[in-house]
Amino acid sequence: MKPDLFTAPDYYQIDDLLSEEHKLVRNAARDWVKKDVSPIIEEYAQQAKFPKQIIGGLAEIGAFGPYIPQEYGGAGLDQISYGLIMQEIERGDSGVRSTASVQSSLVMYPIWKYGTEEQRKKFLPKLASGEFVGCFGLTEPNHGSNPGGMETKFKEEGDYYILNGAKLWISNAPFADIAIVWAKNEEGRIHGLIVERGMEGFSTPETHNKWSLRASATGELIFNNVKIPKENLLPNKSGLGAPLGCLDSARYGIAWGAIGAAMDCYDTALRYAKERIQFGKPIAAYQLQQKKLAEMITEITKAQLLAFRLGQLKNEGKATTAQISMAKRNNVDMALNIAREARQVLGAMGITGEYSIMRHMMNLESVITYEGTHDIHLLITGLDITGEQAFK
Ligand code: TGC
Ligand code: FAD
Repeated sequence: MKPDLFTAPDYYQIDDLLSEEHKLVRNAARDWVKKDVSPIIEEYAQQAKFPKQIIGGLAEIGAFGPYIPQEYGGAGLDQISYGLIMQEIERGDSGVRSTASVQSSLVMYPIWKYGTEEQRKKFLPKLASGEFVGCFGLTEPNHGSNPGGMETKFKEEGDYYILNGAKLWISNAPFADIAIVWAKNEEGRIHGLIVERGMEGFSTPETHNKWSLRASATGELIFNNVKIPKENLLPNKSGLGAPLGCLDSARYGIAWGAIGAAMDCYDTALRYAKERIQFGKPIAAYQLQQKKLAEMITEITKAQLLAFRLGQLKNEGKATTAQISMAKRNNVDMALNIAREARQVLGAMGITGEYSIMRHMMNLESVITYEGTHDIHLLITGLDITGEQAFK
């Protein structure tokens, strides 16, 4: 892979809107990605392996629980810092950002928000430091966009719950130490349970042959009469709103993360277009290439402003689910379109692992599907503006 020469585009001087702390946090993440992710990520993606050695670095830059209070080991940062960290990590690779998103928003967040004080103290510091890695099991073989239909269930038996069922497409599953698993009780009410590796009847087979997010490990969670101690139930919220609340936080991070992937594709294409000579001139001098590049920077700038304003709303506790859906949907779609256009600017070189663009493009095919598909987010906006739900 070529050396990482990334220069971040900031066409509307959005840096001026950031605090000194935001810039410090962002620059630390940016430097770490250049040093520890860019040099190795292509090889790991080609081999479809997760680079476990980066877990310590992710913890050091505050990517595990950026907004979780420091008393639980989190970084205690605001939502814009969280977004900036996700942006920088996804600039390196969406799969690496996935690991951070899942750990922060889908594992630490529910323990922090829905767990007991004992659960917080037991799990959050270890998750923040990377000693533990977690995963989040909502999707099932028969229930993806419609998680409310889930079949995984648990029942009481003495001091334990007995858990049965299966989850599919679970990021980090093959090596996770704990899983936050959403399952229905005997009354059909959804609850979150902390399932720990080593519990009898719990297995996590890896899903192979992915063309996307190859540097992220994806797997199944299989529960065959798993005995879960009662103290592992998250008691403070139940119903589908509990997992959906976690998704709000992760989707917000993805809205920022996708900008990182888009910035990397744009920056690579711009540099290549200035250097590549055809018909006696750099291809950047031709109108068709300028159209591609000009549209890319326009779309990135719009996405940056959307994410920044959403971050302000989130800091004030005012961001709605529908606002988050709009930003996730728009920014991921924007990044995927930019990856496709940027790939063409590089001609044949664009399909190789010498450059990051094709990897970003393939990764973004997952990002546009997970955490709510492109269609589902449109339907969330549709419901919000019309008052009519068109899911069912
Ligand atoms: P609906 O009837 O709308 O809602 C059920 C209950 O939940 C409440 N609610 C929310 N609460 C908190 N936050 C939210 N965002 C909420 N959205 C809804 C709602 O008020 C209701 O409460 P109550 O008290 O009335 O019961 O539910 P629905 O069954 O009609 O479904 C709505 C829909 C389709 C939008 C929802 O199911 C959905 O978002 N589906 C998409 C599924 C999804 O996003 N799955 C993601 C799995 S995790 C993942 O992909 C991780 S990838 C990670 C990575 O690697 O980065
Ligand atoms: P389906 O729901 O079957 O959808 C298929 C198609 O139908 C889509 O185009 C969809 O938009 C469309 N569709 C569905 N319903 C409607 C409707 N009502 N109206 C119109 N169109 C509709 N899940 C987890 O729980 N944890 C994880 O860590 C996790 N990580 C993932 C990692 C990867 C790499 C991938 C690819 C997925 C991951 N997922 C995870 C699962 C992800 O959230 C689901 O794939 C996603 O929610 C969509 O579900 P599905 O794939 O079953 O598609």
